[in-house]
Amino acid sequence: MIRPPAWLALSLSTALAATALALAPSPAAAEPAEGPEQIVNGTFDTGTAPWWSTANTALEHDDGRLCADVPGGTANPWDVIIGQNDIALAKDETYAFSFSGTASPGRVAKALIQLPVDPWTQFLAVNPELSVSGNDYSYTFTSPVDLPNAQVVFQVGGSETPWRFCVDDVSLKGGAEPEVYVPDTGPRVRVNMVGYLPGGPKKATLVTEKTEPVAWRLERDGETVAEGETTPRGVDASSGQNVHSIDFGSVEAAGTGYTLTADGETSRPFDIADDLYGGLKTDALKFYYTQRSGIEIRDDLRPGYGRPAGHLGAAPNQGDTEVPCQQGVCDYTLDVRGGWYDAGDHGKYVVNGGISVHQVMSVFERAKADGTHRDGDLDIPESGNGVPDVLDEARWEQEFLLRMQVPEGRPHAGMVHHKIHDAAWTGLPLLPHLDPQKRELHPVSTAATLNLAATAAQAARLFAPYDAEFAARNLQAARRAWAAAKADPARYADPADGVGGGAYNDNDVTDEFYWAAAELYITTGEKEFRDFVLASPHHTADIWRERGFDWGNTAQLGRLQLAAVPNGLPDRARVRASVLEGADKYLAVQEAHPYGLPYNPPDFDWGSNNLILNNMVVMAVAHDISGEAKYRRGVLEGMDYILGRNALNQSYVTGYGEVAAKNQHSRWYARQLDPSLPNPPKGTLSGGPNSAIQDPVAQAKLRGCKPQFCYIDDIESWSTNELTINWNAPLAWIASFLADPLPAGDVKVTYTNHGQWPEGFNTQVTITNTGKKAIEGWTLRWSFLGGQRVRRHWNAELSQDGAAVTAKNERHNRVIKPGASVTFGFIGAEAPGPNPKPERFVFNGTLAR
Ligand code: 9MR
Repeated sequence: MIRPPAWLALSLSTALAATALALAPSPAAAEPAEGPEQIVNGTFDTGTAPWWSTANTALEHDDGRLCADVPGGTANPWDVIIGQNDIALAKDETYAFSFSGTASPGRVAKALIQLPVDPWTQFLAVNPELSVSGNDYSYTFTSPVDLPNAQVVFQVGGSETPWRFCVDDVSLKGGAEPEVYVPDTGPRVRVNMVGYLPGGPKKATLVTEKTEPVAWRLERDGETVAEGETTPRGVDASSGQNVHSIDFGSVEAAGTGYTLTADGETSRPFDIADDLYGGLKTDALKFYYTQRSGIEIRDDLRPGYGRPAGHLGAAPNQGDTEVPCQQGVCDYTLDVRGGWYDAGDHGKYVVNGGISVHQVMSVFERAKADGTHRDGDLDIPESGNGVPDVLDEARWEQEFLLRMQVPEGRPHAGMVHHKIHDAAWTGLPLLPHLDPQKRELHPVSTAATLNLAATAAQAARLFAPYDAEFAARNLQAARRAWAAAKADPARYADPADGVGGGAYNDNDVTDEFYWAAAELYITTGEKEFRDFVLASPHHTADIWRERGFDWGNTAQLGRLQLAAVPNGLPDRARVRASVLEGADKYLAVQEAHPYGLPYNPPDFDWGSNNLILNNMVVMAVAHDISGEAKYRRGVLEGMDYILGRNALNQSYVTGYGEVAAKNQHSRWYARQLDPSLPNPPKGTLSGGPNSAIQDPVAQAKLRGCKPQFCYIDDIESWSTNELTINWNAPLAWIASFLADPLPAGDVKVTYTNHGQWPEGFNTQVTITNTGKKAIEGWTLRWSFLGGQRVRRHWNAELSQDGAAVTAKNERHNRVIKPGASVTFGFIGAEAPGPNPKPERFVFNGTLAR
């Protein structure tokens, strides 16, 4: 801001002397302040965090200042507060406190430095007279106490009429240097502590002051297996470290207990092994059962994690079987039981539930032909019901999303409530069934409505072979949601509606429209949705932002689905090519990054690990489309970062890697606070480094952190170390991708739909041996889009499981000589929706010796 001339500052300080409270030490004229700065982000250069406010106002970041519209009609100054917590004060130290502020119209406010709890003892209390044009204010005081967590607050309540308050350059100088927290980062050689695949890339990072190449050595059982020289990479902006990279990709021998030594430091041990991701695939998906609301978690299925059902209408719970709206929002109640708790809180949010259940369903959808997700593989209550467990798990959430839709005959019928959660934030620890807070439905939003449209359209085709009634119910809900969103396309969630639960606000839902239209088009093939997709700006724009996609950026979901799931879009080839372009972009970022990160913004976002994994999803889809090895290698290298090749030298997944996150923010896996409770289950991803460090623990320990260091494995660090349903989803997606066998090469498959009539279709499949050896016995697997069934078949044994079909040779066509082909065929029964040619074929052949 522009500073007023010196004479003004002087007369101002005289005026202020009169208004300062008697107990406050005397204000001083602007004098050079000494000592370290105790306020975090008092200049509001990039935002308002970690400042907070009472619920009746919202913090705005306005022209590099913090501003707030103060409501009228409050009685006391403390009825409206803006403040910052966890300011350390040292006894007998003298501090300089200063800020600049405006009020329009002019008002007298209160600025306090005080105890953060009853009796709110004030160490400094002043009454600045704020004007429209604005002034600078400065004071000094001597702290009478040692206190690690004093508060700086502006009390701006007590006005009959509303006004606007703005503040800038808040500074408290003096006292001790803020505590410097130094994380234990172990050896300076950073590796994927879980391991490397024999045929995959193998890279490591060395932290060193050296600028010339140094020697490295790969060892196992005391023997040197490989040697080489590091590549100096200079100072890495994401960590502030001078680093070298190490490439030992030439080593392919499987084994345990490898170590890498360079510059006198030896890495933590790791494996080179084939099946590194099978366990993670299962654990990352098992995570969802223990996040379930509205059902008892069985201890026999999750030893150590059993707990009573949460929010099923039993006291002290006040939900979720008959939930009213927030005051004035609606006059009905809804039964919105079930679903997954969003994260470490007990809230259930449709926008975030939407991307989560979509990605969990996509784990299944991408590998439908592979048969790698089965009934019984996740140990859930539904195991054994004939439906793959991953779909049963997804259904638990999808049923909840359906319940959030406004019933016919009510205002906004067809729209979907944005969220349901506690009326006020609860503390930690608190098991779900012990939550006594009132639960409330929040207003409907277009974003939530489109999340339901998208996921219900996807569920309609995935559940068709298992439960036609559920599939039809989803399709109908998706159509209703789509129509309602079209009719009310800009009903946004209120950014200030963040008490007791997250706001999940988003003022641009054109991307949600695109994603929903894409899912509806894939499922129905209908012109309305095709035309919408083709006309959407998101269909052709470069949507591959470096910061990745998430619940608020969903155009990428639409594009990936249109590329990966068979459909009849006229520009499908371009859509598929665009995914490769996106993946190439992430590969380039990764290559330039000495820690192999496909994400390198100057500041890391909330949930950065999720964004990194989603960039890897783009690479993985590119691999599925093109078969090009570079994309799969990029995904593997990205996992290295998640599992230990990072500045903190730790894995971000519970139970994976020698040093791994384990205290993720959660109200019920709160072992750090109550030893009788468990840590989060194995396979739980932590949100990871977040430059904005919004929570008090991170602020106390990490201020000034370089991006990769903006993380702490503390349960109270909700802005860097939470667990969420949307973050575990890409982890499960990527782990499944890496665990699945690669579709076999050396054959060409031609799949032709020869005839299609109202009830059926006629298909012929030809397998050509493009390899050099004879095939002696084979199976070929593919899957239908929806509920299609094989009826009669010839020249191969055909069996069907859900949408997946397996063709097995007959005796007479067991052998396929090099260059030769076999052809078989079948008559299928039609199902609602399109019947596109499958694109993923899994061939298994026995090769002649
Ligand atoms: O993941 C969300 C992040 O993108 C937002 O910036 C942040 C603030 O609105 O909220 C995060 O989501 C939290 C949600 O609001 C409440 N449940 C826990 C979520 C993860 O921290």
